[in-house]
Amino acid sequence: MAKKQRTPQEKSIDPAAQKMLIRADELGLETAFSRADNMAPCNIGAAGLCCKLCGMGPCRVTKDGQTGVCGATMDTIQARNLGRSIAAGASAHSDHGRDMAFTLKAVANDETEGFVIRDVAKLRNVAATYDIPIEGRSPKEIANELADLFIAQFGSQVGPIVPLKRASQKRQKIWADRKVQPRGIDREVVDMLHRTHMGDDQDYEHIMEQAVRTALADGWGGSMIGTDVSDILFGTPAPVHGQANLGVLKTDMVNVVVHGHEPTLSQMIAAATQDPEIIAYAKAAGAKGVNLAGICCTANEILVRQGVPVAGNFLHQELSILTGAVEAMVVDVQCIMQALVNLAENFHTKIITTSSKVKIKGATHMEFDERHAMTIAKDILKTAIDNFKERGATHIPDDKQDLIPGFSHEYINYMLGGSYRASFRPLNDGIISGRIRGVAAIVGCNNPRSQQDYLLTHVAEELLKQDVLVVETGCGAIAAAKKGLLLGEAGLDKVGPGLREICEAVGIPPVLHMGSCVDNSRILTVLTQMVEEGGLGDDIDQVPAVGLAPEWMSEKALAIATYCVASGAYVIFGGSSPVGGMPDRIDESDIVLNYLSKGWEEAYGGKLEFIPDPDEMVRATLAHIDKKRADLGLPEYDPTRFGKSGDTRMLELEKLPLSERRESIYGVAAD
Ligand code: SF4
Ligand code: MSK
Repeated sequence: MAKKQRTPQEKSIDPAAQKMLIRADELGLETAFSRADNMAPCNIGAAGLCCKLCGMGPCRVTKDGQTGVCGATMDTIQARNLGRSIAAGASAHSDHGRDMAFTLKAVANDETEGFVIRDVAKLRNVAATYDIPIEGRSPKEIANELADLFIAQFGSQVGPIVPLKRASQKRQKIWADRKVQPRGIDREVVDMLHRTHMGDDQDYEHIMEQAVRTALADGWGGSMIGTDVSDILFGTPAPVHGQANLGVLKTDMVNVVVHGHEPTLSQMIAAATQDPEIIAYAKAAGAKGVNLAGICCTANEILVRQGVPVAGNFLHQELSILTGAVEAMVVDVQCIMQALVNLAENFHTKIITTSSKVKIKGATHMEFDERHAMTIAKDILKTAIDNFKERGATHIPDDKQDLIPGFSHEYINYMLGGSYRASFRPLNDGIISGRIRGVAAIVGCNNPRSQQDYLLTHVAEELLKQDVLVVETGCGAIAAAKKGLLLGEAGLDKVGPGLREICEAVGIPPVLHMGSCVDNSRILTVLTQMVEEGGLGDDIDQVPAVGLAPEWMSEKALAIATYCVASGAYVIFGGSSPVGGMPDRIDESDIVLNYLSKGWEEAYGGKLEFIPDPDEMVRATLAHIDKKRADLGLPEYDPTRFGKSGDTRMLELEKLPLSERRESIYGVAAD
């Protein structure tokens, strides 16, 4: 029997989502929101206390002192489950990085159709970082050697993997002393799976040590490689105009929605939509052309580079189909709900799988092959165009928001200092002076068990009022975009006085969209460069910064949290903890949960905590930022000292008679 359902308003704060949820109810169709209401989570599994690693189980341990058939204790079972999740998350990101590295190799050897090296400057910079000779060599020669180096990191056996050298000296030493430097990206995942097989590692701290090694192989390895190669092949992001939410779908065009994570096919589809052959084909079918939009991180990849509109974040994948206006949803890897196929059967939408790793029963499979990238992209678009005639009634909500994404670490560096003196100095100085109280990275997914976008945007809005500069990636960034928080300087009336001064002076929005979830590696780079710039300590654990994933749901989020903590960051997750315990009553029996906070803080200076209440998240974030400020000897945060300069000041001055302006500016009366 169906359980009590939340109202559309309780399910999402997004008006477009609410409209589509009402539409789903009218049609009697399910979504992840209604399935979440119907499916109560299993408390034992949610706390990581169910072990099904061998045929003697599954064993559920719920009482103090209880063990599995083999004698495994609660803490061992929780650590093994968490370790395996982190390995799965790290695999997803890293395998993406591997595919990118192989694409770079293929481009360097002229084996692809349609791909080129777009950002030669980034190619040379990255290659030089790894001591690959660049002078007098062609981009393809450099790319070939860099691709080989990247590919070698996956199969390396002894390590440490070379991208670790991009961390601060102090951080590298911490990892070396604790012997958690990844030896090879694949090796760490295999090690994690081996040691959590029945009858292996049974010391939770030792299991968590391998979880750290595996996560570092993701953040500083696979993910960083993925980001670098994407920039080299498709361009390093810089600010660009975009739009977000279901209102980007169009009634008079063929709507193609790309969803997943990898940029290779979606970049080619974006190019193919502009091809005269495709435009003519669409016109012949009665449409004005092809309108490309994205969901999840594939959307972010093409948004931050080309400004391709975003139809929504994770929980919008089904809602976009409910509009009846999507001719094809083209998916690659990760975060793709199997429910799409059943839902699409009620409309004309074709679900097209494209990855050799992802097939869904009932979907159309058109496998991507970079050697024929443009041909396949055009075939996919023609399939979508052919489907246009099948379209029935459409219900596209008119909600959409403008946004300015594209803040790569290279662009942040440039925007703060210009071409000739690119520098993080103004950012560091802003923090040191107290204009910027600190930095928060708000990242991660939607989760239908919470109100869509509420936790993500509430936390962002409250921190902005407190002069905290916010950087975002993934579905969190799309939530902020839909709420109008990425609107350039238009939202500055909602931020604290000091942060507003900095945003006005530099010309940046107070929330910087940095890319997809793989691009959390950019946040590691920014924090490291802030440390190198000076004045904020000698490592990430001293910077007044916090990472938050208020609506997390994926195993990748757990891998990201772990590599950020091991890099020195305080990370706060909303929702429930995968290792049990309640935040308001963690006690000594919550051994693993305690270890992720206190144990990891002792070892790495960073910690992971699970805090469901958004106001408590904000309080904990500010407390941490203020503590780090005090530890650095920085002035106590005092918003009353700021807000009397920049554009605000100019507006006030304009209201004064000319004769009074000089006195107001210089404190000296006019002659
Ligand atoms: Fe049960 Fe131990 Fe087997 Fe896990 S490994 S299922 S706890 S017997
Ligand atoms: S897509 S991992 S729901 S951020 Fe990167 Fe969004 Fe989370 Fe997937």
